[in-house]
Amino acid sequence: MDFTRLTKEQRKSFDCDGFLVVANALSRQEVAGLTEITDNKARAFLDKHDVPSRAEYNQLDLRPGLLKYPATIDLVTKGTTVPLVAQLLSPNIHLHSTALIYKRPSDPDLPPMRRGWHRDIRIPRDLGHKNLPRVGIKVCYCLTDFHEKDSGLTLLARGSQELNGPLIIPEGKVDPQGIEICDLKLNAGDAFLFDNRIYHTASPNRSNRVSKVLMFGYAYRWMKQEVYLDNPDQKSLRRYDPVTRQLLGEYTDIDTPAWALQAWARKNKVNPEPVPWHVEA
Ligand SMILES: O=C(O)CCC(=O)C(=O)O
Repeated sequence: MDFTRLTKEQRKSFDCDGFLVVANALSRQEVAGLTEITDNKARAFLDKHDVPSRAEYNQLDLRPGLLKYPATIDLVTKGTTVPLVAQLLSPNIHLHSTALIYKRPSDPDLPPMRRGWHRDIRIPRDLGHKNLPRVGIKVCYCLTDFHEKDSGLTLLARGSQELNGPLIIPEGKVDPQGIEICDLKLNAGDAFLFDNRIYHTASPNRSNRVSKVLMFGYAYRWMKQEVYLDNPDQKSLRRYDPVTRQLLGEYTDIDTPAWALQAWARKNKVNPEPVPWHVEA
């Protein structure tokens, strides 16, 4: 995997905001190639008859079947983004989820739709909201421009990864108050990364074009991969390089060290300090 160093400013901004934009993560050719694949996967959705008055009918969140193509396998180790994830989490990660998010245009005059503000991976259901750890990062690749507000990009509540409780949404409203809601303005080919703890939600696409985003989520290897993630079987994995194999779940035993990404991190001098079990005092 090609190396990109996470700068101090990027780390600080990810720690503060809970998300980070990577401009030009994909080339135009990569966007075109991926869009051809994802349009095919979304064909039935794209061909449905228009229901602009029902924003919820216009959203596709398709998860399985996204790792069947050389271009999406290349994305698993994308050098502009995944090295940042490995430095923000650690080398001990794997691919945790994939999702294709398409939103067809909805009537721009519709009243605001009820949102689905949430934190990822459902950890608060077991641990509550207090002092949650960062255990996963989603990388979201824009396949269309997002130049106007309300054009279908995931909304992010800036800094909410640090919140020690649920979001407070005033009665009759759809968004929380007292916290900045970010509707990022991005180009096709840009990516944004977000922390599993940040509150985020889908929102309607009030533009006149379909919005398209491909999301690849990474998490520590002790987190079970999503069941629909169609990793290649062990035999098919052999054709890939060691880092791709690790990220696609080659080491099934969590006690096996993350050999491939640890070697990559050592080579690029970003291996984290070992954490001892005990020290002499
Ligand atoms: O559809 C969207 O924009 C939001 C996706 C989302 O909430 C998620 O991936 O957890």
